[in-house]
Amino acid sequence: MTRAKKTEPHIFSHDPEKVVEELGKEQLIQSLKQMLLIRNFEIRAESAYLKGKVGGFFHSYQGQEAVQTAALAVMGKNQWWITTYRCHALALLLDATPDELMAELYGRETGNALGRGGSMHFFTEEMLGGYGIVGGHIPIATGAAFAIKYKKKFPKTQEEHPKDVAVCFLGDGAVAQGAFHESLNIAALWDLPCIYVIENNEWGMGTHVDRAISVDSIAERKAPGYGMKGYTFDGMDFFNCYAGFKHVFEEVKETARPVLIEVKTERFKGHSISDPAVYRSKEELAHFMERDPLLIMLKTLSSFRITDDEKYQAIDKEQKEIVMAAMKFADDSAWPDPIHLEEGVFAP
Ligand SMILES: Cc1ncc(C[n+]2csc(CCOP(=O)(O)OP(=O)(O)O)c2C)c(N)n1
Repeated sequence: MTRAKKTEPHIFSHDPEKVVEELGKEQLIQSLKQMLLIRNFEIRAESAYLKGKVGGFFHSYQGQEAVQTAALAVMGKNQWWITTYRCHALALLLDATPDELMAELYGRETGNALGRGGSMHFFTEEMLGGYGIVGGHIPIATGAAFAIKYKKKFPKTQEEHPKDVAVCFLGDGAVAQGAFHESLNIAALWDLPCIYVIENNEWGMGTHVDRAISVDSIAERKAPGYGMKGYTFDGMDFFNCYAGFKHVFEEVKETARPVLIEVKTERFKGHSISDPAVYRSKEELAHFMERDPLLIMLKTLSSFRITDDEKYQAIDKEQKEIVMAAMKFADDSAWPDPIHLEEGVFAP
């Protein structure tokens, strides 16, 4: 096995005070609420799964909350967003209700995909998936970026708020896929406003990134091969992600060039609910959990006197109650009627 020599990534540098100035107290509390909603949703959905209320696959976003929350805080909802099967957080951030998402996990007719998609296939108006095939969604994001560019050039109607970018979240495991490289090549060739975000949580199922990807500092080293810029963010720190995404968003709006980002993060659970993650030692996990994005957020916000332990606990309780209500909603919802089974199916 050969791998290029270790290089130290250049983690994007940020000034927390500037982030506070830009975002403001209210929006920062909103972002904390969103992160706590995601955490509570994942914890309780997992417990529902273990009680047999949820079927199929289930991939938790615990540990990665800061990344997508910061991206949304910067770019707003009105972009094209797409991610992998690890899609609960993005749907929540794009205003899918906890009720409809929990009902989808429970397979009920009130679910986000009418109870037919389950955990991996959440959608919203701006979110093109929830996508189960590793790397399969990267060309879709590239196509969405093409559509943004095309519509700006040939507008059919005067859209009030045209989208600026397509944002594609993918795992480190997808970097070895051909679809990743073909997408980057064409996005660079055609100047497409696509932001590719590798959420490097170190593991592709049970395979460590060091055994799967030939170089480290993935974005910084792969992007130049396509004439693109590459950046690295600290995915456990909302403030760092916010400052980084802000920089990249402004840059892409100005240059209309694609950008590749690697976000260093860690998933706190196994790959999916059925993975006990024995390939990672307890000590290693405990070490990463010391940098829990929620703890870092609490610490930073407290240092600016935006929140304190008591307020944090109150927000946490409020978000937990929202999720508990969603579980009741799901439990009380009807099962889909088999008469509708063939609706919305494209196969003849
Ligand atoms: C084309 C394809 N190959 C294999 C799989 C099985 N598979 C599901 S998830 C996964 C690992 C992907 O890891 P990564 O891209 O790092 O994302 P993460 O799960 O860490 O978020 C694999 C190999 C798949 N779904 N699609």
